[in-house]
Amino acid sequence: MTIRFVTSNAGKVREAREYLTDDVEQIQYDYTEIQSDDLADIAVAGAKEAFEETGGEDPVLVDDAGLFVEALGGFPGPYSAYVEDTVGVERVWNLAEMEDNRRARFRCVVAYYDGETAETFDGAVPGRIVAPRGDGGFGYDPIFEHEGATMAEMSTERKNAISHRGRALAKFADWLAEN
Ligand code: ITT
Repeated sequence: MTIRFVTSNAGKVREAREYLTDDVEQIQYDYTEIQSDDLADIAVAGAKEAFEETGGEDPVLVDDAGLFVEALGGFPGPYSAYVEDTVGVERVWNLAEMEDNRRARFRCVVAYYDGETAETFDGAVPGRIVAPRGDGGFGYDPIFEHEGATMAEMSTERKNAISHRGRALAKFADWLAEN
């Protein structure tokens, strides 16, 4: 089976390919990101729209993720992509740097839709915000430290083993194998 991963983010596709035995095809379709605090709502709406717009044959996967910084009330959260594009990762570090509490969490929801069934799978990972280190991964990885290493200092395999996306993809892979 081919799964169409609807995303503009090659890093997400690289991580999904390490997890899924099925073919993962990257589709660049800019689905409407509905305004919601709930990553699952955003991902399911996107998956349904993308499925219809891409011909409605192969099942689609949409991944909505975000970085939630505790001392900043969960900012940038569902607005993580917008914040990365506007102020940038370095300045999110500058904001967190002023706080005593540097705890943060990455969250990810993967939504699957095949025309009949819509399912979501979520994953989260705790960590702390640090000055940027490492050149692997993507997005906020250089400022997110988990057990002593930033995610940008990890191989894709190691990041997958502990990451929000890895956890969501593991649940998805189990569900796929059963169905
Ligand atoms: P698509 O919407 O096209 O899939 P995107 O990169 O815009 O790609 P999101 O809307 O899910 O993805 O945006 C989430 C933001 O969080 C974006 O700035 C990402 O770079 C970042 N992000 C998501 N997963 C991440 C990860 O595993 N490590 C670091 N940053 C991540």
